[in-house]
Amino acid sequence: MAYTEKNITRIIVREAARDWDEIAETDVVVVGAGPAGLTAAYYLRNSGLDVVVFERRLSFGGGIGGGGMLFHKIVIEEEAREIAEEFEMKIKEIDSNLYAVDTSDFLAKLSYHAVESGAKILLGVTVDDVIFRPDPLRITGVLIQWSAVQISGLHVDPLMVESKAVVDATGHDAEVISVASRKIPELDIVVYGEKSAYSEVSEKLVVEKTGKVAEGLYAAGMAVSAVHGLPRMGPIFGGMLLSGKKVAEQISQDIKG
Ligand code: 48F
Repeated sequence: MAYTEKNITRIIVREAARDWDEIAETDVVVVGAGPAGLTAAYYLRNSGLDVVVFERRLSFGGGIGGGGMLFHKIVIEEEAREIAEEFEMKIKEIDSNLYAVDTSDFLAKLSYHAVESGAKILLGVTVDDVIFRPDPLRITGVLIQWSAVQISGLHVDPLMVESKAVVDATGHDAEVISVASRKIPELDIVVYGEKSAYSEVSEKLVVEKTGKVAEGLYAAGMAVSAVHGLPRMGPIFGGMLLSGKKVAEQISQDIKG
């Protein structure tokens, strides 16, 4: 095939359309390609589920790249070492409990493994609402819009994707759960907003509280802190990996039994 302009266009449009045909109905939608979302996507795929990650920005990683106040290191704790090793991260042992990782290494390895697992990661797509059904009350998918359209302020109706589970991995604002709690009061979800920092406690609680907030709707990563009013932890990232893994295990159990 000649690499003419028309063929380049056709390849892109046809291949994208083929993917979108499948994406319209998927097992799990993960919202946000930060550390929690990427980890969840990897483990969900490994359990045999189809996964689509929608990420508002045109890049991976959420808060990873910013490290700690733009210093290019983040910290993980012993509990998350096994996951970091599974992702082939170069972790430097500081003592038997804490490890340092370069932000670029953490970001690249996590993204690589999520993509390699077969998760579809679509950049530049914002989730701005959910689909619900009553009797029994449940979340059955999301509404999506090009981030560029949202930023432009144009009134364009979104598209919709149906799924068996939706993971809010949108970080500090828990955007998906917040919209569901506002628009579907019957869900009885209160989003408390995160508290000030208490790293050691919040690293544990964020994992403990990870999971289902309503039928079909789950929280992972900092979204968990926002929903449950937990303290923040700053640039220690082990809890994000552990939370992503835990939500994947719970969804896999709920869907596959
Ligand atoms: O913020 P983010 O990194 O969330 P996380 O995975 O990790 C938190 C840490 O980075 C850090 C921390 C822990 O040590 O305190 O802050 O919980 O990643 C969230 C991603 O979701 C995208 C956003 O652009 C980011 O990449 N996102 C947020 N809202 C939406 C969204 C939305 N409505 N639709 C699509 N993507």
